[in-house]
Amino acid sequence: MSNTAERAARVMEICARLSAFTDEPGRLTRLYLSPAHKAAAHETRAIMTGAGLDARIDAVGNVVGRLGPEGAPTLYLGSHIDTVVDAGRYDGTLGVACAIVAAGEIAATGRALPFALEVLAFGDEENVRFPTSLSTSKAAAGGYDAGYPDVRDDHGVTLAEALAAFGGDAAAIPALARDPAKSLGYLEIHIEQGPVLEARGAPLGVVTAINAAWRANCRVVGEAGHAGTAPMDMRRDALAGAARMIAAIEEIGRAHPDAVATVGRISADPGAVNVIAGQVAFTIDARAPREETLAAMIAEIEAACPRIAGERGLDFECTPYVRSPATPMDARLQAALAEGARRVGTQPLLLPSGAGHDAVAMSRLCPVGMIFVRCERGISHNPAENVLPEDAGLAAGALLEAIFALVDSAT
Ligand code: HGY
Ligand code: MN
Ligand code: MN
Repeated sequence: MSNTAERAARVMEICARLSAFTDEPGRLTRLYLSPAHKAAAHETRAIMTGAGLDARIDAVGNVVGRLGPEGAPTLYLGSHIDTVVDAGRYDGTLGVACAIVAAGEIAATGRALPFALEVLAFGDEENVRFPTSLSTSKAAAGGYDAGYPDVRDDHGVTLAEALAAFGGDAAAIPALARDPAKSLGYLEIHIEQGPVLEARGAPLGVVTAINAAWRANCRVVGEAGHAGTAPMDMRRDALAGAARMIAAIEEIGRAHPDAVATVGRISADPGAVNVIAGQVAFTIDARAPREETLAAMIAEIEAACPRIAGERGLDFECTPYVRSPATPMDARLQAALAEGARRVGTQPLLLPSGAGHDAVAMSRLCPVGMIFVRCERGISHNPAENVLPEDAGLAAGALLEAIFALVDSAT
């Protein structure tokens, strides 16, 4: 058996190797089905093969590394290898690396387990390129939206076209759904992407639940005009109206305990210094630990924005495209993960997840559990994202020991 330092070296090496695959030289951007994602998927398959797993890339772009006979009851491990724009190298990739290192160690020892292991490197967790939600983990878990192949990216390319260019096959996606009767559970390692573990001096945490989330695309329509001649009380300024809406959305996020609300993207047309904006598009991302809190926030947002639009003679439309439920983590898997962490010498904290994860999609298939890894200053979705190699080694070890704890409890 390896030790923490050896596991750390292997995990960090995989993260370094995959960080080289980007669509934007000089920064890490690897969107679903992009050339960089394709190259990273092939590299991940090679890494899985080198670790002793039977690896392939499936019809939706997931990289799948299996240890054990097809058809056997299966424990899934994994995370995602797609990234946001100008990303850090650990969001998603750390979990895939830990899963490969843990499964690879079992493969190397030749220890027979009473179930198969399947490592999954998902490809569309960030949902940055297409208006989808956890599409490739939904393909594995069931619940893949039949409309997904027809959605388009900012360049008008459909997901189906991008998938064909990637080497995938939209028609074969429905057959990827795993059999719930043969699915024992899903375990995911992920950076915390928050400051709690670092503040409490804990390398690892066991996740208790994942927040409910809602995302929408909004459009505000006014009338473009001359910035120098249009009197202030005769304007239908889409950008000034959107600004009031965005301030209202922020206030709604602040008003509910443990909730968040973010407008992360905005565009104004025609976008000239001396032209009153005729059209504005912006996104909303709202989240809360409890379903009823999020439902209240959505109702408040969907009331405030049209009210502001009406006061200003603007048209407003809001098109929700993600509604992710609050997802509790399975108690038995939480206990196994906590036992795994203790077996590598750490006492894990229990904490909720404000970020979404593929575990939300996988919870439709089987029980799910997650370990969070401390990350420097809680920074994520930022190239400054960083983890301590020691913590990465502890996470891979905790995952491995959690698998053994599940074996112990099954025998
Ligand atoms: O946005 C999220 O919660 C995740 O990082 N995709
Ligand atoms: Mn992630
Ligand atoms: Mn992310």
